[in-house]
Amino acid sequence: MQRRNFLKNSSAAAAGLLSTSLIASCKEETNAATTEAQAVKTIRPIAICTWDFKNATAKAWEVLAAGGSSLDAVHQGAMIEEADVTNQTVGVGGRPDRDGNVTLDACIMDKDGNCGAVLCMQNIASPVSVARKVMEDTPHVMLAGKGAEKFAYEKGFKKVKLLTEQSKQEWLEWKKTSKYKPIINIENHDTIGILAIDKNGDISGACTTSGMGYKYAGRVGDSPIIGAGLFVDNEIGAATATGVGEEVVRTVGSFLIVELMRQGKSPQEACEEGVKRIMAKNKGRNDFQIGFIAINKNGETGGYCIHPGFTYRTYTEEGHINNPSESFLKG
Ligand code: SD4
Repeated sequence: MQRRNFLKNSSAAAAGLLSTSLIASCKEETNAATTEAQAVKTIRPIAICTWDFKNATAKAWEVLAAGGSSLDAVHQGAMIEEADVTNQTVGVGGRPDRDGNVTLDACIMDKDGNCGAVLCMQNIASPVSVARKVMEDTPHVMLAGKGAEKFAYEKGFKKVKLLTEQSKQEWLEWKKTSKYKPIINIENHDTIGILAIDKNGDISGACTTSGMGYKYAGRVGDSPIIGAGLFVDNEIGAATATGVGEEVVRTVGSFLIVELMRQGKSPQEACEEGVKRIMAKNKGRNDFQIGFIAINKNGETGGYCIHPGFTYRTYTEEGHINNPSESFLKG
């Protein structure tokens, strides 16, 4: 996977260029409420995502630069990864559960605090799109399992085979060699959490995953849980997570990070505090990975993880950059 080469590639990736028309169509303004000495640079539009999903942020940027909403930007960006069969942690091509079934989780949240989610849904290629339908077309926030799938068909989504030959073969190998415990390491996490601010300064987020590879049937992690895998507060900012969802749920990680920003922490400081809370709860256990990213209302960003290896991509008028995240444990 490309992201594993991020240390080698990040400086080259930083050189990504934007077309002049895109540059011309975005704005950077100074917060009028501040004095010159304290001027806060407001960066918008902006899209950021977990890992090195450059196609996803590029799509989100395309939407934002054309004047589209942050909601459309995160939705369309997330869909790119869901459709990528080489990403074995999201959408089509995702790793199955221990019984060989691919089950997908996703959520989406907008500037008004509206949100929708699907949990443990099979046979549908774009769970984030179904989550958006849950948000917009139902009085509910979450639909799970067969109910989510039935709803998707009612909304016109097609039945799709999610298990690719590669994911199937790897699962069969895992069954031969592994004990009951699912694989939990830093190599098999590629969930996309994506956050954006549009030209109006409105924030939205989305998160989509096939979850932990070889999980128990029916297991759901943090990714579709509002507050855990994703949280947006249009007054403050947004955060999203990747990694072992059980640990993120225990601290309601993304909500925590947004609340820390509300209390005055920068996105970077808030992500660091979020990881430290998880580490404190685990009392020395560190055989798992978590990565948080966050953005505040000014378009400042941050990212932090437990093990070295996590990166996050940002797309602004200044460039398209894969940022190596600082980590709690040093490599
Ligand atoms: C989960 N957080 O289901 C997800 C897994 C993940 O990259 O992030 N994978 O727990």
